[in-house]
Amino acid sequence: MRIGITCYPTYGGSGVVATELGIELAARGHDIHFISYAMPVRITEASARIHFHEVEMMNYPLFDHPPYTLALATAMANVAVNESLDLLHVHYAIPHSVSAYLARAMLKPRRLPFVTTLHGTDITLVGADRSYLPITRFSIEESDGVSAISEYLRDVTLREFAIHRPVEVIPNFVNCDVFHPAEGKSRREEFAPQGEKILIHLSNFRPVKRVPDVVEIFALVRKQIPAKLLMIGDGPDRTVAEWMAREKDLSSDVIFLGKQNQVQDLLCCGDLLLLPSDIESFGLAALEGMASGVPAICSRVGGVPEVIRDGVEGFLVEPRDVQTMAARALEILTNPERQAEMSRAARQRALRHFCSKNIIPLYEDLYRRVLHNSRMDITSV
Ligand code: GMT
Repeated sequence: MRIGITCYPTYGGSGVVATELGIELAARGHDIHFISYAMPVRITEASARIHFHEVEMMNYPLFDHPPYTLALATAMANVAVNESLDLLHVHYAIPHSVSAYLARAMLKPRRLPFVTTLHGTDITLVGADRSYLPITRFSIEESDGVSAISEYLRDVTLREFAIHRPVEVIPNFVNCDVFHPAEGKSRREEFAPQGEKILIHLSNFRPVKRVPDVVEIFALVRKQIPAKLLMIGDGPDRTVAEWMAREKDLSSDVIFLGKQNQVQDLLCCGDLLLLPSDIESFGLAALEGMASGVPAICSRVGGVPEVIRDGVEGFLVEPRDVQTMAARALEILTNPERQAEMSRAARQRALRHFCSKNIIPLYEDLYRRVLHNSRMDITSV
C-alpha cells in the first residue's frame, strides 16, 4: 500500500507512535510518505520506502496565525496525486483530521480515504474544549476509519463526543528487538559509577506529566538509598524540575539529558521508571520501559491499567500521592528478587501483548477494510 502519514513530528507520544508505525510498515513492504512541517524526530535512518514531504507555508503580515490546517490539506492532496497514495493516516485529530477531510473533498471524485488515530489530549483536553469539540467530533464522524490507542480512550470518545460510529482499539506497540533488557555492557556505569539504583523519567515535560512530582518522589527515595535520576526529554516544566533538584541539593544525582533519539540505550540502564501523570491515555514511556525490562510506578489513571498491572509489572498509585509512590519505589528497589521478578514480568507482557509484530497487522487490516469500503462507495455511485 502507499500510505500518507501525518503526525506532530516532535517528541510527543503520538508522533513517536506514528513514526514507529511508518518505519514498521515500510519494513513490511509498504511505501510511506510522511507529510508534516518537519521530519519526525525518530526517523534516524534513510530508507527507500520512507519519504518525507515538508508542508510549505506562505506567511503574510495579515496572518496572525499562519493557516497550517489549509497548507497541510493542500500538501496532502498534492502528495496523494503525485505519489498515487491509497490512503491517509493521521495521528492526533486536531487539526490533522480536518486537513485530511479537506484533502479528500478536494480530490473528488477520486477517492482518498483517511484513518484517524486518537491519542489522548486530542480528546481529553484540547478536543473537549468547547472551541474545538464540534469540529473534532465532525472530523471523527467523517473519517473512513477511526482507532483509539486504549479502551479507556475509545470509551471517553464515544461518551464525551456522542460519536455514533465504530472506534476500534489498536493499542500502542513497541519493537521488542529494539527495546530490550541490557545485554552485557550497558551505559549504567556512566550514570551510576558507584552502583547506585537508576530511576528514569521520560516525557515531554508538560504540566500533565507532573514532572515536579518526579523530583519529589526521587528526593524521598534518595533519602533512603544511593540513587540517580535520569530525566529524558524536555518541555515547559524542565526549568522548575531543575530548580527543585538544586533546592533539594540533588543536582549531582538528577541528570537532565534533554531530548534523546536513542532512548532504548538509556531505558535499559534503569531499575525503575516513574510516570506520575495526572492523565495518560496509554503511557507509551511505561511500555518502552517494560520492553526494556524496567518496572514502573505509574498513576492509576486513564489507559495506564491496560498497560501495567498493579503489583505485577510495577505499581499503580493515585496521582499526586508522592509519598506512596516513593514507598512503592523503595519496595522494588530494596528487594532484588522482587525487582528481578517484575522486570521479567514487564518484558514478558510487552512481548505477549504489545509487540509491533502483533500490532502492525491490526493497522494493515484496518487499512484493507477502509480501502475495500471506499471502493464499494465508488461502485455504488
Ligand atoms: O502527552 C500528550 O498529551 C501528548 C500525546 C502525544 O501526542 O504525544 O500523548 C498521548 O499519546 C501517547 C501515544 O499514544 C500516549 O502514550 C499518551 O498516554 C497520551 N497522553 C495523554 O493522554 C496525556
